Formats: sequence, structure tokens, C-alpha cells
Amino acid sequence: MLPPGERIYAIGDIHGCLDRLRALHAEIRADLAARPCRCASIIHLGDYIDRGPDSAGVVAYLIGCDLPCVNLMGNHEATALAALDGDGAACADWLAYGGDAALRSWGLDPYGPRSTWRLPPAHIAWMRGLRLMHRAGPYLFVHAGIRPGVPIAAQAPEDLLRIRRPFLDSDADHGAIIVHGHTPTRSRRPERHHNRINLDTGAVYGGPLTCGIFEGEGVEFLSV
Ligand SMILES: [Mn+2]
Repeated sequence: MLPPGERIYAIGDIHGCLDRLRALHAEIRADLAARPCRCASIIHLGDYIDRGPDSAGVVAYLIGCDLPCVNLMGNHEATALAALDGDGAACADWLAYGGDAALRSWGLDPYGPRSTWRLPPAHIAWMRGLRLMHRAGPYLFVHAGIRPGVPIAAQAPEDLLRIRRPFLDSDADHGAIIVHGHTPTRSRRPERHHNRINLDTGAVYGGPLTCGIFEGEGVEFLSV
């Protein structure tokens, strides 16, 4: 369980859905006002950018956010950073998986010369500073999941950012309850298993944006 007085709000994949993010943060602020706690934090599980309408707005909003946030990296941020560093394969992947919408949100031409892909330096620095995982009580917060059978300290970053199978089919006890996003649920509702909790409810595909509220031994969900 989490220590008494501690509450964590963990938010799944955002993908440029700034309006949903603002609405969910407003709900969290209201919850904190109604039920104050000594130590609250908000963990974003990554994939801030791509596909949706306002990637640039999401990054700018989170840079300026005054809530106590822990921001994890998603595979979309990793791919964007590799593309901006000049990796040709990453450029193609970025455009194929929604980077065109992201570049447009920064006022850039996705099909123009790559030398014109100049994001605000503060936005790039923010993406570079994202963390791969966060541990709290019995929970491990990470974007995609972990590779079953590998100790958490020995996990490969590519697995933490991108794994689906065999993590999603695994019944193993991973030594922590893995709280993740990355693979949108078919039901568009959060999914709770004994060894993992999936908070990606497909906001960019017409589902809600969801947070899990972790306190004591319990988990509740809040979707907008
Ligand atoms: Mn992802």
C-alpha cells in the first residue's frame, strides 16, 4: 500500500488532446480541494505528442503546470527526439505514427526539409528530461510495461517504452504492480489485472482521458 497521507493521480496517453488534459487536471484540482491530502502527486505516463490536435500545446501546458508532476517518457517522445537528432529511420517512423500532426501543431511543415523541424528548445529540453519509470509503494509506473522475468533494474529502455506482448499476456508476479499506458484498451475503460493496470483509454481515438487515483491499498478511476 501507499504510505498514509500519500495520493497519486496517474494519467494515461494524452496524444495532443490538450482540452481533455485541462479538463482532467481541473477534476484533480477539485478532488484535492474536496479531499485534501498531505502528499499528492500527478504522474503522466508518456505519449504527450502525436496524432491529436495540439501536441505543442500539451508540452507548453505541462512545462507551465503548477501541480506536482512526475512526467514519464513515451515511445512517441523517444521517436521524436531521435528524429530531431537526425535519425532517418526515426523520421520516417515519426511521420508514420502521427508526427505530422505534431509538427503542424508547432507551425512546422512535416513534409518540408528536416532542417526546418525546429521545435522550441525548451520543449526539446523538457522531452529529453522525461523519466523512464517511477516507483511508489507497490506500484511501478512506466509507459508501456516491462519484460516479464527480467529484474526491474535490468529492464531495457526499449521495453519500458514499447513492449506489448509478452507483457500484456503475462500472469507473472512482476514484483510490483505495473501501472502503464501505451496499448489502448478495447473497452475504452481502464483495465485492472492482478499484476498490472492499464490507464490508456484511447483519448485520441474517441475514448476518454483517464487517471487512476492511488491511495492506501485502493485504486479508483476518473475519466473525462
Ligand atoms: Mn505509446
